Amino acid sequence: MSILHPFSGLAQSPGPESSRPDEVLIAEDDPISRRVLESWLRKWNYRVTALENGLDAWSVLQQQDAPQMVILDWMMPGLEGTELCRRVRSQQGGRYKYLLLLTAKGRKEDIVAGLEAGADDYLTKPFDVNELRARMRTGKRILDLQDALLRVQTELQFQSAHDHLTGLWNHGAITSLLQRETQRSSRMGHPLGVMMADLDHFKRINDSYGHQTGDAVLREAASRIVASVRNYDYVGRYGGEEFLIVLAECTTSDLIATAERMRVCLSGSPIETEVGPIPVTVSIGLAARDATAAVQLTGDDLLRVADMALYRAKTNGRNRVESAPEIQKASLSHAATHQ
Ligand code: GH3
Ligand code: MG
Ligand code: MG
Ligand code: MG
Repeated sequence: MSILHPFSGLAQSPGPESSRPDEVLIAEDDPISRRVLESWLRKWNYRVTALENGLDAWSVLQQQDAPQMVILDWMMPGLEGTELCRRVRSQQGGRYKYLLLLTAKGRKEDIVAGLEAGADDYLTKPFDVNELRARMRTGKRILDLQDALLRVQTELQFQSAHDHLTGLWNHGAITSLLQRETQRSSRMGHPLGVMMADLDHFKRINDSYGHQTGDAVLREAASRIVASVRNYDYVGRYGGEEFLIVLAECTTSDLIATAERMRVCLSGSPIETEVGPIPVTVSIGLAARDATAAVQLTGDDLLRVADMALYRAKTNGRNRVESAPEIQKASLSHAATHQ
């Protein structure tokens, strides 16, 4: 995982754990076949674990880092190869296993039964070495393909929840996180803080230096916002140059102190860009949720209160932190009459 801030999300996407297609598990009760298989596979640079019964193989296959290439004898004491195939296929999660069934049974119906039990392929005994090698290559291709698909899936999942310019949570994700944290706050009786932070006169930066420089300023502003909160707070890009920050278990006084730290962190030194240093300031609106009060604010109430507070910070001169206690009170009494 290469995420710097797993919750705040300033980062590249996490890759899936690396696969290990060069590791092979052999389950074969016949010592001679086992040794022959083992020596060929080692010769082809596979790392081999060779076991003599199905039960031992099953206990290895249940481990998280189990080999993904598996060669299973059909007839074994304890647990047969086909039953092992069924168990592996009914496992939830984990990486795909390529299962190659070894069988002395060469009849068509046996082979169909083996494949139906979940084997990817089979080899009849005595096996041909070139055929074994070709089957192993096929297995590796399947595992590599599976790996590539997983990587794409992980990347798509990351992209669907993150803003591509800043790496922060995107609008949809941060809004869901706010709803989730609001529910958690009610359940646990913990306070919750929300900030709406908007860069001041950002349009002027675009107008003076161009959109690309504006983008660079936005990226650095996002980093500074992330740097000024705890790494388990959630930072999202709510809109163009507007950020929504959700801070679990944050009291009102913590919220004010953090917002002030964020304001200073953004305006403390100009942002270095290719066209030179550009000073920025931010206005921040706050909303706090007291989960022990009789009437409680919803996620939407918190958004509305933080937005009104931000509006106040703008009209009061920008580069400042504001809350809107009377809006918060009005929201509470509205909530009370609708309970
Ligand atoms: P205020 O202090 O009232 O917030 O003024 P402002 O100029 O920051 O606000 P306004 O809403 O007038 O302008 C926001 C600007 O942000 C306009 C828009 O082009 C710019 N913007 C929004 N998204 C992006 C982006 O992804 N990249 C760049 N470079 N600019 C963006
Ligand atoms: Mg056997
Ligand atoms: Mg703005
Ligand atoms: Mg704005």
